Amino acid sequence: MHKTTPKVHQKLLLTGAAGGLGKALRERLKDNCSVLRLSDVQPFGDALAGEEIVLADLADAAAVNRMVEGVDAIIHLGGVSVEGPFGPILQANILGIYNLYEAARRNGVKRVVFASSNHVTGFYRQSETINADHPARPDGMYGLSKAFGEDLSRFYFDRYGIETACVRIGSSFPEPKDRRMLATWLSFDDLHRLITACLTTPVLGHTIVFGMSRNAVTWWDNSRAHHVGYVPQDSSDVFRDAVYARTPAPDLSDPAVQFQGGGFVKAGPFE
Ligand code: NAI
Ligand code: 15L
Repeated sequence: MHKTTPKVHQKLLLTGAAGGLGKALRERLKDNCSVLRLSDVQPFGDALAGEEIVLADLADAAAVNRMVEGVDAIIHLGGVSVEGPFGPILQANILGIYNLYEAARRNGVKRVVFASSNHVTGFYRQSETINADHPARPDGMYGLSKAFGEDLSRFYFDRYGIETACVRIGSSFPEPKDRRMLATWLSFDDLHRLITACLTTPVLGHTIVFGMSRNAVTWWDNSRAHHVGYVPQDSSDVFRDAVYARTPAPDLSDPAVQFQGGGFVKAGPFE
């Protein structure tokens, strides 16, 4: 039976719209609202039917305020998405998320879905299963910036009642690229299902949820987030044989194989 997407918001804002996940969600999110406002720092063409485009650098408070004006909820994907030098991470991810929540507070936006990352907990071992109550163990400046975003959003919930789902996305790509991603993979359709659940669950509060498909091998336990109502329907398991065939056996002494964050745990230093 086809289940339709509940349309509980009139106008949604999607930041990071020019990026990999932004492109994957653009069409899918039109089912969730009447008007989809798309934003990025870089131009990405013209608005289509049912869309608005507002370009903004997340580090620019005034531009971020204009971007947020008039929307009912936000899906925040924009920012630096990999490990790298601290300067751009500071501007886009740390100053950027502060600007976003200040704009949300001023404009009365009450729900945000924040693209956090598995790199908030990248220094847990691949032999461990963790849940949302485990302390953060970021694996670099990028993971630290996402941990800051999680803490900042908790403050804006406690102080101002803005509900947030911090979605610790694993690896969201068309297919898992390597053996690690067999555990961390999140299909685009499951990402959309998860965002839809975060937008529509009656009481979200401040919630941390791991963004993963229904993979047999997993390091993450989403039992603290049953109230979100996310039911993944895809699985990396169908790619397992092909991934094993094209990748070498893991070197168990390699930190990228020992820790959940994979290669991020040994990236840098950059400055
Ligand atoms: P991406 O790098 O393809 O897209 C990020 C977008 O943010 C880009 O279009 C970029 O122009 C924009 N951006 C960067 N700096 C900005 C600034 N200062 N102001 C405004 N926009 C800015 O990344 P992707 O893969 O689409 O990921 C989207 C989000 O999900 C990111 O926040 C990333 O950290 C998070 N995420 C993604 C995962 C994945 O597997 N794709 C895994 C974990 C987290
Ligand atoms: C992330 O946070 C990145 O945004 C993405 O590009 C992948 O590298 C992913 O984590 C991952 O851990 O596979």
